[in-house]
Order: sequence, then structure tokens, then C-alpha cells
Amino acid sequence: MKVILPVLMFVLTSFGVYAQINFSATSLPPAMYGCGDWVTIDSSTNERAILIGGETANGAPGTNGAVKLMSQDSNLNWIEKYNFYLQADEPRTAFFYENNYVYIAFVTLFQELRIFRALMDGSANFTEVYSSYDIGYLRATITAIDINDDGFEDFLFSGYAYTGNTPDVGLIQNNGDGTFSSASPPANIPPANAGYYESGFLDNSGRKHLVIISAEVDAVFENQGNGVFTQVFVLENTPSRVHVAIIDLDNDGLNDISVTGPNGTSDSGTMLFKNLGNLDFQNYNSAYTGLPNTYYGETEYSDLNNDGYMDAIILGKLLDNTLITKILFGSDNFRFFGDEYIFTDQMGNPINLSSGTVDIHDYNSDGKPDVLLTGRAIVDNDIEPQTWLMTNTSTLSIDEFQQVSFTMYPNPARDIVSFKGIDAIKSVEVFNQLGQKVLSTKDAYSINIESLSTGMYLVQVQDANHRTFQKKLVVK
Ligand SMILES: [Ca+2]
Ligand SMILES: [Ca+2]
Ligand SMILES: [Ca+2]
Ligand SMILES: [Ca+2]
Repeated sequence: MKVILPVLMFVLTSFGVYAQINFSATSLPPAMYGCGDWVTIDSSTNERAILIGGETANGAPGTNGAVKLMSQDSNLNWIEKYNFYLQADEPRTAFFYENNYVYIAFVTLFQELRIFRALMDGSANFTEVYSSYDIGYLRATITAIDINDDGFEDFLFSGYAYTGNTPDVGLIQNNGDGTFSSASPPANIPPANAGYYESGFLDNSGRKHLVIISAEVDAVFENQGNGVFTQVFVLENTPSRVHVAIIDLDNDGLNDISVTGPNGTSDSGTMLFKNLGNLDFQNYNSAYTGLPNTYYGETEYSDLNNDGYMDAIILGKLLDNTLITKILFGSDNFRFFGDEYIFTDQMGNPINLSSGTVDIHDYNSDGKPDVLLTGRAIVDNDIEPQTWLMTNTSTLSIDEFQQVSFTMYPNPARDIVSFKGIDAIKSVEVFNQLGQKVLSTKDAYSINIESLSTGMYLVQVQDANHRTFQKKLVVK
């Protein structure tokens, strides 16, 4: 085990747990087996448009694979902003922003790879800058990562063999002038045969590293620069054909890894890997995390109830083929045993999707994250593609005001810390800077902290209504 880096835990400053979690549903053009993303189209206003694509009818390939950008007009209606007119289904995307342009790459079910770019002036006026209709692989995966360390993001892709080809890796290199060329990928990056490539910042090197989930290898590859990649960590018990999220799940400033699967044949479920620093990770299985065994879907994360803990937004199939689409609220770092929220449509019927996507963005800038869901629903025993924009209409607790009067004293402290301003305290928990619980007590309005060594701690108080209040405590 490598040394744990000193980390900054207390980035959580203001707390206002919502009194009532709620989302209102807007139906958008349907898509399943596809993509759902928020793409910035205007750099001056930060306006983001919704990228939706995939099959729009039951299993029909070809012309149904349209991918569209949707944006709001002045009446706040969602309108089609741009249509990419892809040739085939199951689009997978990767995008990046460079020199005031947005670049979007697509790979589709049958060997199509196309790259578009648009000036970020709000017009979403895209130009195709690269196209291939014969990349050799179907069900490809693609990610944006600067492979040759020249400061320009490239597109790395892979897929499983089509008509007898061996699985292989492809690289479309960014020439830095808006053009792209096919190039030789680094020799030591394995193909993601029926798998997944994801890239992201996992340390402070400034380079994106690579997470590969495939039939051959599940591992983190360190990007050492200049095209040199080295396998540094094996992601144990991860299934192939999955979704990978790279996100900081415990607010320690280091991005963690979530891998969602399996194929429906095992019970490994969603695996979480806590980033310990130095590209070392700690594995948490579903028995620990409380995340269900979903497959054919995605799990993404956001603190939707504003309590300082990341919540999991889960879309997919359970092993018994039940479809679930819901929020599991985080109750502790990497643990989701709390309450849940079931998404419903305008009529109040539960939304249950598989083979789709979850994406989160505060599109209306009200400070509350909204959720975009795409996928495959079963309606009257028929397959029906659906897309839902779930606008977060949660109401702030009236206890916001009480929180202002929530006091913890003395602070700094050495022996006893007391609390005022919360009715019916149910529990008090104290966490150190590594997020480990070091003290707890129940039904008390004070806590003895004599056993704690000097330093900064996080005190979390919960009231009888499961509302959580947090404050930093300095032990002297
Ligand atoms: Ca590059
Ligand atoms: Ca983290
Ligand atoms: Ca939360
Ligand atoms: Ca919002």
C-alpha cells in the first residue's frame, strides 16, 4: 500500500439539506443504446445543449441512429439545434474544447467514426472535420486524451472484432489546426474488446490517464507523456461492456473511479475505487457500497440533496431483468444505504430505463443539479426508447435559517464541544481529515473530544428528521 497523500477534506462549507427532493419531467426526442450529454456551445454564456442520440425504434438500425443537439429557445421550449445525421446506431461520443471550438467525435455500431467541430458562439454550426466509415470494429468505444503530449487532445478508440478482425486500437491524432489524421496508437495500450475506454485526471500530473475495461484487461494506465503508457493498477472484479465514471466521490480532491456492470451473468455489481494518491486505489464492492447489481446502464454521481455526500443516480437492469432508474442518497463516503428517490414522469408514473445514459448538469443555473436520462423502457410489453430531462425542483429547507443559528462552541476546543440551535439532536459524528469517523454519540447536545489529537475535524450533527448539519472543528 502506498502512502496516502495529505488531502483537503473540508471543501464543504455551506449546507442546506433540501426539505423535499423533487424533479419535474420533460420528455425529449427518444433514444436508447445511445448517448446523452451536455455540450457547451457558447463559451461566453456557458450555454450547454443536450446531445441525444441512439435508436428511436425497436431494434431498427440505420437511419434511426440520428444524433441531435437540443437547446432552449427564448420561450424555454427545447428545439432541435443541430442534427449530425449519423449513419448507424449505438453512437458513443467523446468531446473536448479547444481554442473556442467544441470538438465531438462519434463511433457507431457499424464501423463509422466521425468528428465535428463548431465555434463556441452559440450557433452550434458544426463542420465535419474527419470521417471514416470503415474503422474495422463494431461497438467501439472512444475517449479524448492527448496521446502524444503536444497539448492537443486526440481521440483513442477500440472495439470488438467485426468479420474476423482481431480487436485493435485506433488513434485519430489532432493536428492542432482543426484537422485530424489517423496515426499509430501507442504499442502498449491494449484493445477494449467489447469494453470501455475512459480518460480522466487521476493525479496532479496535468495529464489524463486511461481506464480500460475489456475482455483482456481491467486496469488504470498511467500516461507518462510522449505516448508512453504503463499499466499501474488492476481494477479487480470489474465486468466487461460497462460504464466508467471518473469523479471525486469523497471530496478529497482526488478523482475516484466507478465501474458499472456486469453483463448480467455475475454479481460483481458496481465497483468503486477510492483514489489513495500515487495512482493507487482501494476497491469497494457492492456489499460495502450498497449499490445494486445493475448492468446495461450507467451510474453517475452528484450531491443532489445538498448534504455534502455524493448521491448515486442509477439506471439499468437488475439480474432478474427488473429495470431501475433512481437516486440512492449517499449516507457516508462510498456508501449508499440512505433513502432513495424514484424518478417519475408528468403523470407520476415511475420512469424505469435500461441501455441508456445518465448525465447531470445544472442547465437552468439555479444551483440545483438536473438529470438527463436516456434509455429503453418497457411499455405494455413493448420496447420504447425514452429521453427525460428531470429538472430539479427541490425546495430548500426552512431550516436554512435555523442553521444560521446552529452553533458549536467552543471552537477551537480541547475537551467538551456543545451544540445549540438544533431541536432533537439524534447523533453527532466527528471525522478526521482522512474522512474516518473518530467519535460519535447519540441523543446528546455535547461531545467529549479529549481523545482527539490536535488538528482539524468535521463534525456532523443529525436531527430527528434526518437533517444533517456540518461544521469544522479545530481541536487545540
Ligand atoms: Ca495530441
Ligand atoms: Ca476522492
Ligand atoms: Ca447527498
Ligand atoms: Ca438546475
